[in-house]
Amino acid sequence: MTACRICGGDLVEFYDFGRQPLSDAFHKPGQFQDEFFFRLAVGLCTDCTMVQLMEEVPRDKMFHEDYPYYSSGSAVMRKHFELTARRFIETELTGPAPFAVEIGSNDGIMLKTIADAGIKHLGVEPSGGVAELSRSKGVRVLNEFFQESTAVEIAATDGQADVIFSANTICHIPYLDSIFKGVDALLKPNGVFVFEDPYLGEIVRRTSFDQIYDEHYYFFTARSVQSMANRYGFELVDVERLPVHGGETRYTIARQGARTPSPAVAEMIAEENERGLATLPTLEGFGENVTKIKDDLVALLTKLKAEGKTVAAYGATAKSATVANLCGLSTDLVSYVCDTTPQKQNRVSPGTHIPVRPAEAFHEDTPDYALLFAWNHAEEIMAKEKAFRDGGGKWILYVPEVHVV
Ligand code: JHZ
Ligand code: SAH
Ligand code: ZN
Repeated sequence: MTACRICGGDLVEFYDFGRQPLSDAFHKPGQFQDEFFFRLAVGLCTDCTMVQLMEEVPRDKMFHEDYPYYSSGSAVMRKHFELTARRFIETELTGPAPFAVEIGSNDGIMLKTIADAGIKHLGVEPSGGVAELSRSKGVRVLNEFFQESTAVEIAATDGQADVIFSANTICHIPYLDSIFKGVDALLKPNGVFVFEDPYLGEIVRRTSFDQIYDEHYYFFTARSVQSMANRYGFELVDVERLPVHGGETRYTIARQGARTPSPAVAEMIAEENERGLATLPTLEGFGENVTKIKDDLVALLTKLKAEGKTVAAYGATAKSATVANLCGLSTDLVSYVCDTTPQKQNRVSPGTHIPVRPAEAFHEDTPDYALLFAWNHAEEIMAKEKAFRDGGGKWILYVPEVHVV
């Protein structure tokens, strides 16, 4: 029996996605002899209810100099983080010497607004390429992994922070004990630790199983986050649902007793308990839905191929590694995947080796059907690619079920 990474309780596996590659490892064509694979499976802790991966991938294999995810690739996300920064400036960074720290600041998408406002800040970002780009935007960044020792160093040099923010990063870090101890060292007595990540409640509701891949180690609920925070002398004082990335929750954590919890916290936990969210029957039901989507998607793509239709994919997302490898999609069924990220282009998709081509390929070599791997950006992409549908093209989506629009 595997032990829970948070509380040591029993971890019960509920879905096995099989052998999977690193979701953000785009190899050069023909250069994937030493491609890394691991067993992607998820389990539930029957004690603290934290849902987590059964196997951990070493962090340096995922986050390094050539990490190819650039947060600023979506206009909707740029707006989202600009508004996030403005809200912090108005509500938390109002004292005489405000200081904001971001864990996983990537290309500076959030901190740029704080830097432009002349507020003291520091991004902690281990991936060299994205960190360097954020520096060119005037963002101050430490090119390291955040952990207890990093936090102690920052507190000694820069003092404690009013806000420690983190988006789409805390769920990537298996060693949360070290993170919470670090936050304890770095946060001012009345400061807040705010993080946002994909919400298990939404993943289950929409069967958005492709949120499960190497980088996403934890799948949070208000209940599991509250229980985790309590272990380290903190308290969950607010929760807010966010529409981005297919449905996330923003958790606000403060030192125990420092702030009055919002009623939203108890409401969300009550709702989770009522629907039996983090229970084996619910999660096994989710697993059955995943298998159905897999079968339906393979059947649809096989049928389209038999009819002589062309299919390409849109967005070489990390998420799509799970879908493509689970369904065994190769160039046989999907001829290419287009993506705006130069670091992914002219390379091949992880595990399935589908060529990644620039966005222009979609206009020059337009398929009959486009499999929308970046379904979380559907509105933004479908607006941008309006001509595709006007010209008779069809989108294939697989969340919450396989359908064509
Ligand atoms: P997107 C990554 O996941 C990895 P991914 C990570 N683990 C995570 O949690 C989230 O980000 C935050 C391209 N694109 O945002 C750009 C277009 O080509 O769904 C990206 O490669 N045209 C940290 O990779 C990809 O699609 C467009 O118009 O699943 C989108 O990736 C747009 C909007 C995007 O995250
Ligand atoms: N906050 C951005 C970036 C998310 S990508 C957004 O929401 O779009 C996740 C980032 O976390 C990557 O840039 C990765 O390099 C970084 N990361 C991974 N482990 C980390 C750690 N232990 N400390 C700080 N950053 C980390
Ligand atoms: Zn546990």
